Amino acid sequence: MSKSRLLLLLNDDTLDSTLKSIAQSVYDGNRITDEQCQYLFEEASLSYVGVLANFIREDRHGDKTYFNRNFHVEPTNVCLYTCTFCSYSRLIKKRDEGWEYSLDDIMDIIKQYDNKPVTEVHIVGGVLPQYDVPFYESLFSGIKKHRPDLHVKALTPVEYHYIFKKAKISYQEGMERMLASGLDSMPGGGAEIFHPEIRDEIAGGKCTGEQWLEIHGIWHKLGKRSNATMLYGHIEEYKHRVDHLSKLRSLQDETGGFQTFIPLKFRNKGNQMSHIEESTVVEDLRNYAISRIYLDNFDHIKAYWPMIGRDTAQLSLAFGVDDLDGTIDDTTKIYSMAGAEEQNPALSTEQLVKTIRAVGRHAIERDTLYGIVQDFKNHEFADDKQFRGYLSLPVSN
Ligand code: V47
Ligand code: SF4
Repeated sequence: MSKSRLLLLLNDDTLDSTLKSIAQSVYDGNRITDEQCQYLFEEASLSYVGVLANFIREDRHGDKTYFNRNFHVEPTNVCLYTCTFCSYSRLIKKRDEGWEYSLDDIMDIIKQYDNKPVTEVHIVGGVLPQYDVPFYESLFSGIKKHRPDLHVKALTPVEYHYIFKKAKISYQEGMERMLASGLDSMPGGGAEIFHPEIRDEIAGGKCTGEQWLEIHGIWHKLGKRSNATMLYGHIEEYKHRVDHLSKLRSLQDETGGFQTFIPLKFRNKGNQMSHIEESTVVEDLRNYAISRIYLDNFDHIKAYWPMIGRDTAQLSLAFGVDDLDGTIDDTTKIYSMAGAEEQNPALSTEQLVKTIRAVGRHAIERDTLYGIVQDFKNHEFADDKQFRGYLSLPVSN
């Protein structure tokens, strides 16, 4: 089906020649160039990029749509950096309004999940001096001692750059110490927009784009995996998105260590960029699709549903996305503070599976490294006949 749609495009005499040659490259399994990527952002319609992205998505994954049962821990929501898009940064001035967890506090949170079938803990938050190398070494080794099967996905180059500099150790030594203490993988945060024209404006003072890429590269060369993000839809231009994607694709060519790319839509509540209008759903879907088309060496494109809402997340599955994040018990505050669609983002596994099925996809629970935990293809829920599938809403009479 996705192939016949692409063939229809290739035979469309009204299509402009550049778009036709991009479609031909995708059909032939060839990489598109940075210039072609820029052209897609500037000129391509949603339906056009959707056909190309869905062809790639179905070629690689068929109808499979992955999700992971994880939970978030945010050690603090106070941060000494002042990223203009972040609702955490303003709290440094009124520190007493935020939280600053101790090691014991965090272990208590981890223990609340002892009898729950979660496979991953995602740890990320603000940057403060007390959260240093010894703190995180104790935290990671404490989690591993308590629950060795729990995958620790923690911190970004923003924290690593800060704590290694403070400890006067190199990135290499620092990442080796994190690995030895129990870190399993790195999430994709802190990437924002790499280009200094934008990064200096919105995230000045924290690690540069080059440093972000260097730390991920070191981590990959230690044989470990990580994710990548891009914060889009604020003051950046398309050329900055292309530059960002291009740098990720180049590092991935070198290391192969990235698992997933996660575009993050800028949300404008409670931060210094509230005057900037948010991107439209059409632009969000175009951005997913173009990312899928351009990042030919990334296996997965993930949508973070609490941020974009469940409806857009469902739509994204036809625009290159094969993975939905934000499952059973999502405790992150960073998005609800920034005006995310879902203020209380909790979805049971059953609801998530039904959300995926409702758009004709096949739900698979995965672990962090994309090992299959449970395939829901033929799984029957007790109330399957009573519900029409869409978000478990009862069929109305
Ligand atoms: O780096 C902060 C973003 C990121 C806002 O790797 C905002 O699996 C939008 O990276 N509007 C952290 N975004 C979260 C993150 C992440 C999320 C889910 C999964 C994974 C993964 C990684 O959140 C920050 C920043 O880019 N962010 N403020 C805002 N107002
Ligand atoms: Fe701090 Fe991260 Fe927020 Fe920037 S985005 S202010 S580094 S928590």
